[in-house]
Amino acid sequence: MTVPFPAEPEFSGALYEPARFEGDVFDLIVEGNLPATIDGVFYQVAPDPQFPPMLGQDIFFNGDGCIHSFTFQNGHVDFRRRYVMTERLLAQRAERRSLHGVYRNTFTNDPSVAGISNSTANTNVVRHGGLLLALKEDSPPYALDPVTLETRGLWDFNGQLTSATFTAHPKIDPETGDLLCFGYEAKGEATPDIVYYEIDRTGRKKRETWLRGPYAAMIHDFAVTENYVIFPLMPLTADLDRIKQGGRHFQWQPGLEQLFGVLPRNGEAKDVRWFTAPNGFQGHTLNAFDDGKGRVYVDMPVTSGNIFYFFPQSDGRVPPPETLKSQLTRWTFDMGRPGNNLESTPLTQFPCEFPKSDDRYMGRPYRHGFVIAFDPAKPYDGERLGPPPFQFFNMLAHVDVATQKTKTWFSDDQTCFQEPIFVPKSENAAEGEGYVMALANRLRDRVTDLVVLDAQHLDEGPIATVKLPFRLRMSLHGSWAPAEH
Ligand code: V55
Ligand code: FE
Repeated sequence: MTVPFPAEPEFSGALYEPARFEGDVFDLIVEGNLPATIDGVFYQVAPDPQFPPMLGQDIFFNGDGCIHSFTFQNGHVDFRRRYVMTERLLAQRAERRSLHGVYRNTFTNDPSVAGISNSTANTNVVRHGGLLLALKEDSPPYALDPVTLETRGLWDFNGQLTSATFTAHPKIDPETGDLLCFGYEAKGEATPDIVYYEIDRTGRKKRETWLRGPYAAMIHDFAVTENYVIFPLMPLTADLDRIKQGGRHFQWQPGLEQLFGVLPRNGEAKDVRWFTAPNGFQGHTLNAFDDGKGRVYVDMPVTSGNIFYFFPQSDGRVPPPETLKSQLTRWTFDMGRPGNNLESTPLTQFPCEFPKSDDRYMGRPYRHGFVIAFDPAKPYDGERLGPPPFQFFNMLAHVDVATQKTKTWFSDDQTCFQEPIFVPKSENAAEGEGYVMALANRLRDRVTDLVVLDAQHLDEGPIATVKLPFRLRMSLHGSWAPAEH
C-alpha cells in the first residue's frame, strides 16, 4: 500500500502534486492552426516522485525523471510519457517504497541501494548520436530509445566518459553537431574537479580538458563560444563532511562572490582565468559569443540572492523571494587584458528564467531570446490557488538582445508556463523566425496545454493550442529534435 504524499508545498497543489502516470495519447486535440511543416519531437522532463519520500519530506529536484515526447507530423501531435527506468526507480518499484534520503546525499539512503546509481535522470533531455539522453548533473546520462522512450541504461559513451558526473546542460555546436559538455564534482562527491568534453555527432570523444575550481560549487549551466568555455560557479558550495553527517549537499554562501572560470576551448587547465562579481545567483545561460579578439559575452538571468530556498545558508536563512531582484544580464569578459575585467549590463528589468535562443546560433552573435517571465501586477486567482508556487511564471517573453525590445504574452489568471523552446520555421529560416512552444499548466482547471506561438509575434498569443486530457506535473528542461527523414 502506498501512503499519501506529505501535505507539503513540494507535493501538493496543481503544479507539484505528483502525476505518476505513464501513457500515450495518439493524435492530441488541437485548437487553432498548427502548421503542417512543424516536423520533429519536443522532448521534456519532469521530476515526478514515484513514491512518498522516505524521510517524510524532500525537495523538487529529487523526483524521479519522467520523460514527455510530443511528436509533430503533418499537423498532428502524438504524446508519450515514460519514467526513466533508473537503477534507483527499479529498486524502489521492487520494494514499492522510496529508498532514498536527502538530495545528492547517498549516506542517507537505505543501505539496500548502496552501490547503485543515485541518478534520478530528471533535469534535461537531449537527442545525440541516435540516443535520447536523460540528464542529471550528479551522474552519467541515461540513454533511452528516442521513439519508444524505453530506457537502455546508464550511458558512458562506450567507455569514453572518465568523470563521475555529466552536466544537464550540454550544448550542440551548430557547425559540427558536436556535443559540448562538462562535469563538475567530476572526481566524486564535493570534489572541485571540472572536466570539459567535446563529443562528435557519432559519439566519438574529440576533446577532454580537466581543471580544478578553488572550491566545489554548483555549476548548473555553462556557456560555450567559438573560442571559449565559461563555467559559472554559483555561491552554493558542497562539503563532504556535511554530506557525511547527513546534511544538505549544497549550502548558500552569502560571503562568496559569483565566480566564472573562462577556459580557451583549445587550452589546458593552466590557461583558465577566474573572474568574480558580487554575490548573486547565476541562472541559466541564454546564449554566449566572443568577438574573436578576446571579448566574451555571456547572457543569463542573475538574481540578487538565493532562489533555492531548499539550500539555505549555514544559519538556515533564505531571503523571502519578494525581496530578490532579478534581471537578464550580459556579462562581458575581457580576455585580452589581465585582471578581473568583467562588466555586467542589464538586458531587461523584469524577472525571467528558463531562457532559450535559436540553437542554430549557439555560441555565435545572436539577437533573439525567449524566456518565461513573472509580472506580479498581472491578475492571479490567489483566492482559489493560494500564493504563487515556486517557479511560477505567468508570461512568455521574446527579448531582442540587440534592441532590448520585448514582446510578452500573458494568458490568464491561472496559467504557469514552463520552459519555452524555439523551433525554426525551416532549416534555412532567418534567426528567430519560427515557433515558440511551451507547456502551460492551468492551475485552476488542473490540465496542461502545449501552446504554439509565432516566435516573432508572441504578443498575439498562440496560433495553436495542443490539449492534453490531464495534468502534467511541474517540469524542467527540454529540447527540440527535428525529424530525421
Ligand atoms: C537544478 C536542478 C536539479 C539539480 C540541480 O535547476 C540544479 C537547477 C532537477 O535537479 O539537481
Ligand atoms: Fe537547469
